[in-house]
Amino acid sequence: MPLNPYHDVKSCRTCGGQKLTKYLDLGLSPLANSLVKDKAAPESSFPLVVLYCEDCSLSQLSIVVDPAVMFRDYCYRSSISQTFIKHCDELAAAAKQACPAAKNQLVVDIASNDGTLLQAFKKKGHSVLGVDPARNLAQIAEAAGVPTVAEFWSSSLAQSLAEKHGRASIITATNVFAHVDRVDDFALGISKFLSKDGIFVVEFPYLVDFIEHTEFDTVYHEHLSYFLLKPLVSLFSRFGLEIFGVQEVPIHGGSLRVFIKHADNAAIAVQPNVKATLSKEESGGYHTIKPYRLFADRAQVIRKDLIALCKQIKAEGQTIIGYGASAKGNTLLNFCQIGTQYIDMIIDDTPEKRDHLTPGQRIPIRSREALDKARCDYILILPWNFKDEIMRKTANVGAKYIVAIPRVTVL
Ligand code: DWN
Ligand code: ZN
Repeated sequence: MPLNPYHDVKSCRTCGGQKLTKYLDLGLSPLANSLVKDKAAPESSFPLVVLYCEDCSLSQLSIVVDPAVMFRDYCYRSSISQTFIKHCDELAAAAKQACPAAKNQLVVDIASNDGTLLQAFKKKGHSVLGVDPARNLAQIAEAAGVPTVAEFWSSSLAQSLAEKHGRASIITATNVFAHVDRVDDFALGISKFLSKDGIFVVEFPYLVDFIEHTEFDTVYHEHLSYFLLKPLVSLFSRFGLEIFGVQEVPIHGGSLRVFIKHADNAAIAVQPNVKATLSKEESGGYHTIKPYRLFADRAQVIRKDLIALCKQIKAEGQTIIGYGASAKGNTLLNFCQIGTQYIDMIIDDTPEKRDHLTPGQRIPIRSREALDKARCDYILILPWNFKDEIMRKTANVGAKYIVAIPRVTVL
């Protein structure tokens, strides 16, 4: 890792404003997906602070860590969750319905990971192309029949892909836009690569859910922005693109799916839900700092309650095992300083994560078999967004469950 792999944010990423107010400070934290192989390995930590832009209401991290450090070799696999695979099938159907002109033409997925979403489009007869900076994931996707360019999305990449493959009818980007620093260049790339009658579908964790459900653990260095719809309207319009529909979807604790077209494509009408969503954000108070401050107070309550619960369980001589060595789990555990004094191990079904230690707390990550062999009174479900799926697959253990978000609860 370079000596100083980050820079401070001095102005707002979407509007350039300089009135940035801090509302959440989670202290110093290691990179959430930098799993540790060797116990003795040194580790760097970086500030984890969220700022609110007084001009456009964008929430954003106070620093930007070099993306090459985080994403060139990536341990998160989209295909591990059946819930996400189902979500991808539904997304592909919704995109096709919104863009009948696409027929079976080219679909490009930005940050295509191991190709999970593109498999859904492939099943529907489309030719597909993935773009993802993680070289290890690009190889896995290729082996599964999804051609993948192992690069970061940029306007120059878009230009060269357009020359090589022609323009895409559908471009998708799920869970990547929040990771992007140069959002203008990202949008310029879309305008260059999207066919005249094509659509761009972008999906990201929605700030309204983030605040309402106190999803503070989704703050980590990969997530640079926490979006409302509002800042996106002017961002995309600067590049001749127009938002024509939105849909709230439950994935990852509540995400916003936004449909975008070229502004001069009159064949697709703008739906009333765009205006309605913008009004809802305004009437919900999200253009003022107040809900953000209350959210930060609730995060402190969760920390206090979770520590107290873990202490009580241990005092009773009972055991806790975590499930899902997720990025959000690492934020939670590091913020609460919950480590092996409370949690014996974390189970994860991702082959890349097994037999590593979590960053910061250095809790061993083990495969599912280890859970079946161990004594386990409580399972702490770290990816609460997949609570139902994890409860289903661990029902045989007979343990009680703990989830920390939206509040500490025993199930
Ligand atoms: O944006 C991002 C989101 C979408 O994914 C990334 N920046 C990083 C990542 O965040 P995360 O790690 O918090 O995501 P998940 O999907 O909540 O993590 C789930 C974890 O749990 C994974 O490590 C896989 C694991 N898991 C499992 O082992 N068995 C999950 C399920 C559902 C299972 O059955
Ligand atoms: Zn702004």
